[in-house]
Amino acid sequence: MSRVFSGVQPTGNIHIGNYLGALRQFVDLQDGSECIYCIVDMHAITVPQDPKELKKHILDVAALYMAIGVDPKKSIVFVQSDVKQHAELGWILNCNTYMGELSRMTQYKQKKQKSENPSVGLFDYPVLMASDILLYDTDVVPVGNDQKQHIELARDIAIRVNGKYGKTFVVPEGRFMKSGARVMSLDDPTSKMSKSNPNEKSRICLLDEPGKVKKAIMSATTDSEGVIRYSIKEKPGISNLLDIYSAFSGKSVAKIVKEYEGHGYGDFKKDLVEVVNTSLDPIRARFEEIRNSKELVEALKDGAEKASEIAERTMKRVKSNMGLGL
Ligand code: ATP
Ligand code: LTN
Repeated sequence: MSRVFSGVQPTGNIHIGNYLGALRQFVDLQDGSECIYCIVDMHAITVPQDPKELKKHILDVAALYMAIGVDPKKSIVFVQSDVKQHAELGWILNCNTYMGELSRMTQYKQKKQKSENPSVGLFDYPVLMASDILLYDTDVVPVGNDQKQHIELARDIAIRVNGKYGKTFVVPEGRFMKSGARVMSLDDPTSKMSKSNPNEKSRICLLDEPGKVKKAIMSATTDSEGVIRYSIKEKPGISNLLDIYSAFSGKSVAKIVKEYEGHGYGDFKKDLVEVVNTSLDPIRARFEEIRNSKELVEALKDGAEKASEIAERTMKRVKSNMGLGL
């Protein structure tokens, strides 16, 4: 059975980009693979966080995982900082990663610009991510397209260590969705939808009220042509909305374009509001139930225990192959 690992940062409200690009796959993969899903709080602190908010967001993400259908009876769900081997392996991988490799990471280059005084952790972020993945002998990593370069680095590190010290790590593969792999911002469809965009209307969060979803979609940037057709280059706004429509409804973009022949953007957007809200309604309802239950914390504790066992087995192998410890 193949092993699946993925993580989401508890840094804000989960949006439909996170859901369509990554989280939705988590649920599909549960039957037929051994899945491990993590809330990566140590990645979150690569940029400043308010401790109270961070704690709240950790439980929010955990509850959302379960609200969308991740089942802690089938999958291991845990908080990264509860398993100390992530940081331990991170150090060892640091010593097998080059400054040049990390300097080329586009996410770092972008995030560095937003930060007045970037931390070493922000620079080192991809190595901790490689550690998350390699610690569990992961075969498959379901993530959004924006993580391709980080997955490639994790593979390079695994191959390098295996070459130097003998077979130590499984070389992982990324798994990217065909539709929804890159959901764009509603206000600027040339940049990706992001948790950290200060404009609230740039995104639709899974827990937004139906009215807010409506406002965000109705005010989404489009163009003045007035024809619903797909062209990312010429019509990035409408194309993004078509992708979102397709991902939530399961209909192909071609079919949707055909259905809206002769219709204006207003009609199309109104229907899209319906499509999105119908999909989000059950998630919102389940979230409320789970977020306030005591089973949530129990499931995370149990998950951390199971994850630690697997992680410790890997650490023994790594240390032994590298000549570390007694
Ligand atoms: P930020 O934008 O603040 O860096 P984020 O929205 O990228 O945060 P993460 O926790 O870093 O959130 O990402 C969680 C998962 O969602 C990752 O697998 C990532 O690839 C995916 N993802 C993030 N944004 C998008 C997007 N706009 N479209 C598709 N997938 C996305
Ligand atoms: N960098 C990822 C979050 C992340 C992750 C991981 C994803 C941290 N560790 C391990 C998959 C596997 C992001 O989504 N921005």
